[in-house]
Amino acid sequence: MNLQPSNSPKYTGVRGLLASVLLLSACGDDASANNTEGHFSASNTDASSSTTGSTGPESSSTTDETGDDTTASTTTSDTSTSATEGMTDTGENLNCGDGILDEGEVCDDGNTNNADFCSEDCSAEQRIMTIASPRSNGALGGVEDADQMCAKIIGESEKITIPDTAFVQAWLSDGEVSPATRLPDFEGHYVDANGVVIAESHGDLLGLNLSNPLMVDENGEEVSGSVWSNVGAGGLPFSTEYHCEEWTTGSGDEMGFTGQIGAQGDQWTSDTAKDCNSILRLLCIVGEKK
Ligand SMILES: [Ca+2]
Ligand SMILES: [Ca+2]
Repeated sequence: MNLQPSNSPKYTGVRGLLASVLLLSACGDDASANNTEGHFSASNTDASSSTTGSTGPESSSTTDETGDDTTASTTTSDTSTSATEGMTDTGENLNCGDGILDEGEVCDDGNTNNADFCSEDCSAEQRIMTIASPRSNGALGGVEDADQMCAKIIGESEKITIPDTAFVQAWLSDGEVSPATRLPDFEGHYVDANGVVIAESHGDLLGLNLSNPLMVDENGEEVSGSVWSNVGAGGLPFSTEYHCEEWTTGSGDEMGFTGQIGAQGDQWTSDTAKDCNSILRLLCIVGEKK
């Protein structure tokens, strides 16, 4: 019984083993079963033993010169190839998380965590969008003071570290100023404090198309209720009227537009107007300045 005569000369050594390992890991349980019963393991084992067997005894007089040279050069080229590219056949980036920006990486923040400003596979920069857990009535002191409120709340979180180079903005509109006018354009993802992707892109966020509902606060804890917002499609003001007098009043005689935490569709940011004496949360974004 000869299972692998045609490919055995080339299918040897590091490349052969690597390919087998990748093949096995890619194929999962079924492959292991086959392996045990002989298909993969037969060719692999036979291949490696035929290498040592045939090149050893048969060419013993020339092995020291040609055999070793061949083996050495094959091994070297395989190693240098994988080190240069840093990618496995399955596309996993082996160099992600080493803190060095390698070819093919958009960013590398020295880890493979997703709850920060560089994605776990180093393929995209990110901003963190979070619900701020302390709550306030509509007297936020204006949009920019709401930014400060966001920064203070997130600054006290152990979950999110705000870099020196970061900005913090409230997802909030006073009828004139809004994310559309002041949130810088960005190529990357928006993730929550747990690293769950909330919006795949800046365009998706402004288009209010969330890939997952935003439900956690700056500590990564799930919360519910409503948030001050008045932001609508395009990141534009949802209304020119309901913003608690540019977020300066907590009076029950005024109203501000709110979003509903965890809601599907547009309601996460534009759900209903509430009295300004309501005690609600904020939505906040942390991003790195460019
Ligand atoms: Ca790297
Ligand atoms: Ca990261």
